[in-house]
Amino acid sequence: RAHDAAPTRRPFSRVTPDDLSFFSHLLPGRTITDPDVLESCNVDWLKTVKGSSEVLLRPKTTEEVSQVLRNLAVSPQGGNTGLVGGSVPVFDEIILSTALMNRVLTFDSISGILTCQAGCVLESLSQYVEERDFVMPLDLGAKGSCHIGGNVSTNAGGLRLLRYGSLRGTVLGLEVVLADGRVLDCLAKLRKDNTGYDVKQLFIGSEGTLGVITGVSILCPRKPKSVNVAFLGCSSFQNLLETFQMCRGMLGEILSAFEFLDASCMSLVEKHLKLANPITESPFYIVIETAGSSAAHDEEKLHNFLDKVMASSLVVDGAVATEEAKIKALWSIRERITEALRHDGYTYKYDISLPLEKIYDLVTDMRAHLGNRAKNVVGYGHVGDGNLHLNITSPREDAALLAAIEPYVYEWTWKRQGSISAEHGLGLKKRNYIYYSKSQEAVRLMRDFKTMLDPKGILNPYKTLPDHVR
Ligand code: FAD
Ligand code: 2HG
Ligand code: ZN
Repeated sequence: RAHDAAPTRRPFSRVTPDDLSFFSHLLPGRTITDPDVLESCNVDWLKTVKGSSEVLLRPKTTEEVSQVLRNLAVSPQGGNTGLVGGSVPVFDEIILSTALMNRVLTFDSISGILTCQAGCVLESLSQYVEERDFVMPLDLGAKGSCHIGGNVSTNAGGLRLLRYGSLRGTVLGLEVVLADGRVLDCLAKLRKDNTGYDVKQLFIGSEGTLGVITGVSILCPRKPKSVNVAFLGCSSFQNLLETFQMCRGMLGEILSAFEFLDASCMSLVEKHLKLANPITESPFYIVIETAGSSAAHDEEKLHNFLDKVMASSLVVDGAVATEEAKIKALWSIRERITEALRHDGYTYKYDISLPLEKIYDLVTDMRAHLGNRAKNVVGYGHVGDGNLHLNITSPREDAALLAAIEPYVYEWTWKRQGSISAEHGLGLKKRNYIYYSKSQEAVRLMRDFKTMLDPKGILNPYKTLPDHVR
């Protein structure tokens, strides 16, 4: 079980009174040592990982971030909604928060290109661009808290990836402060730029280990004129997959999301969040969203599709919403599962990419494997992207249960050529499992990049890279 070994503190300098007076001078009122404020920044969203930092810095500008980075270890933090223990310090690393870096810099209403500081909250950006008839190319349940810099650093996927693709395509440029304080200006506002290596890609999904993202340039699509959501019930996962196949064929360019949850997820949102199931109970539920430019055209397509899947009994029951409030209510059943799970107990989370036809087998096999050792074993996720969220709850943290889950879950995934982290990253929790999904050569190259960009290892230490590179 060497994989789970807690890291040992590396010999970074401790923050001295001189450092503190330098920070207080640089960031007056924004150098925080109050233990009550530090408490919440030291703990992750799941409340499963806790650091012991004594300093929280809240810069407002890139220049201030640059002044902070030199010799002391830092843990960059956005909205602190990450699910792999990456966003909080492990020991006494300084917490470098982007909370006050929340300015929109430019917006081009012809191209839809937005540039902003890294600490803008995703939901605020959505509101900003929607007022200008555009939407953000990503959306996720944590939108009210997560920062765009955190999204880029984790390469967050979310609910719209099926339609608009990953941030690797929609992020056009980044501004990044490197470990030695140099500012890397790659904040391009161009859709096309083939002048050699695409340097920004290194920082997308690097979880704060290669640089601190301070600015983001991102391509926003036009706001769709018509949006519909259908909430459907299926009697088997096979039927759900066939519904997906038919859906892609019949809805084509207007399909903007295809998500699923199982009956256990539905029970949890009913029980813990008091949300109502809008249709008859089913083993599986689908959330389909269409987003297009003509209401009549979109509704006709959606209804043809619904007639067909109901007639063929692929779908047993369904509800459709076109009004904003009803759309929101249907979406919240899917978006709030993570929150319901947190109420259910200590949650073991797995975020797996798999070939589509095998995606739910992991949940079935895990249930059989664990028997009555777990409280709940649930599956949900982004079917359209081949991404399963397997979550296992327990009344409390349980070492024996964890030993039954891991490495079983990783071996299961590896045997089927899946990925052990589809969209949440590796952070602290998954770092030592990287070899289940990446070759030794690829991990060595990651280490080489890390050494080149951060020779002192001060950026988010103990995260993403395994403790021992083979
Ligand atoms: P944080 O949690 O603060 O940080 C995440 C990582 O990025 C850390 O390693 C941190 O050090 C680093 N980091 C943060 N900001 C910077 C920066 N400016 N420069 C360098 N490094 C930085 N993820 C998905 O992919 N899809 C989902 O659908 C999804 N839904 C979620 C729903 C809920 C309810 C929750 C709680 C989480 C969900 N997530 C999802 C997890 C996801 O990783 C985050 O929500 C989001 O992308 C993290 O943003 P953040 O600002 O909170 O980053
Ligand atoms: C989602 O898709 C998020 O809802 C969170 O990625 C998944 O909590 C999880 O396991
Ligand atoms: Zn997800």
